[in-house]
Amino acid sequence: MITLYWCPNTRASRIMWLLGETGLDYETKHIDIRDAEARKDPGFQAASPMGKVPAIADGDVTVADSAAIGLYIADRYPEAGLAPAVDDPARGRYLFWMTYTPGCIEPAMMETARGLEPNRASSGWGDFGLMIETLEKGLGDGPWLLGEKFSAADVLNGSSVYFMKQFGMLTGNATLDAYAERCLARPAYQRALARNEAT
Ligand SMILES: N[C@@H](CCC(=O)N[C@@H](CS)C(=O)NCC(=O)O)C(=O)O
Repeated sequence: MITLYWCPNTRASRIMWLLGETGLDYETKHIDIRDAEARKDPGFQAASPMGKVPAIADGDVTVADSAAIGLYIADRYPEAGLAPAVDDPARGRYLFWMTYTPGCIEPAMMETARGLEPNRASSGWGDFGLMIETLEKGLGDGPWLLGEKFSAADVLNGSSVYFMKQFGMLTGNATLDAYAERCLARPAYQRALARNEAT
């Protein structure tokens, strides 16, 4: 049984969404990240080297970080159909999008929110504008980042688009608004958000 170390209103909601898409049985362990005592939970400490949520334990395997967890779950449970196989030509594009959230979206969001000077050429994430343009282009005619095939990459990036909308960082972007709507229409995302609200 997979254990998800989770806290409401955090990035952990996307892993609840991801696990919901797989249909796998899992349990959640609520770690209040604002409570130093709660963070001492030995299972959580073993699973999360940085003491951050989300993290999971799956038998002897522990994985922390949304993208790492997404890669692990999609490959470990291929029957869920959330990743192209390693010999599928779509795999390269999938891997690019799996690292896009931690590698590009979140640094660009942070840079913008903090009012830091962007440097499109030197920063690995480009800048906020390039990050958004690339995502829009990547979606193309969609509906998903890999075309007709929904994948774990949509969980990572779809949840990031939703966060950007919630933080007021994305207004009047028809392509990404429509993408967020498609993601929000998925029952597993609805369940994860409802659980978030209820806690
Ligand atoms: N790169 C990580 C970031 C995880 C992260 O920063 N989680 C925040 C909540 S959204 C956290 O646990 N913060 C508590 C802390 O660092 O003290 C991921 O995507 O999973």
